[in-house]
Amino acid sequence: MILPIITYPNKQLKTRSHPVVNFDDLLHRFLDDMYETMMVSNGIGLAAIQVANPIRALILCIPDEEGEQSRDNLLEIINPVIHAPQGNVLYQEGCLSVPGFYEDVERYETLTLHYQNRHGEACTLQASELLAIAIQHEIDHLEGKLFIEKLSYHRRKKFEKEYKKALKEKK
Ligand code: Y12
Ligand code: CO
Repeated sequence: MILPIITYPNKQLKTRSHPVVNFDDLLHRFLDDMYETMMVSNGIGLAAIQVANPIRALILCIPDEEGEQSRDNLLEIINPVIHAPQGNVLYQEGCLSVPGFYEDVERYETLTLHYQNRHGEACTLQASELLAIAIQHEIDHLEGKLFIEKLSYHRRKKFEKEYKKALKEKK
């Protein structure tokens, strides 16, 4: 089932999501719906709160060298915790909840992630490049933060002006 994606400035996006405790069929069906929703929206990452469910769950499907997104590369990440972040990198980010806007954001370059999979099993991964950046972007959603909050004062002002204009034109 395709779920509606909440977009900025909807206040629900500011919610701090709560830990997942039940790794049951309901969660599995929800993760499947998140995947379908992300793929039809041309996304590479989606956090549960973006589809109005305030749980600490996110999915990522990073394209391969050919730009293909394969379900084999799907990561379902529950209750994540970042360890040992290192380095800094600038990357132009976009977000399905802030359509049409892309901006450079600074993130850690590499990190270790501890999380649980859909069965509640403890997992660890080492992340670099786009995966590391997307993990940080999605974990920010779990804290109720959007990438636009990391922009400088002037860039944020410019964003608000452009975004408001785009919203008016859409009506
Ligand atoms: C780097 C890049 C992305 C992330 C987080 C995940 N973000 C996304 O998956 C954003 C996808 C996105 C897709 C859009 O749709 C199309 O391009 C067709 C889109 O739509 C418009 O801009 C109109 C916006 C965002 C973290 C780090
Ligand atoms: Co996002």
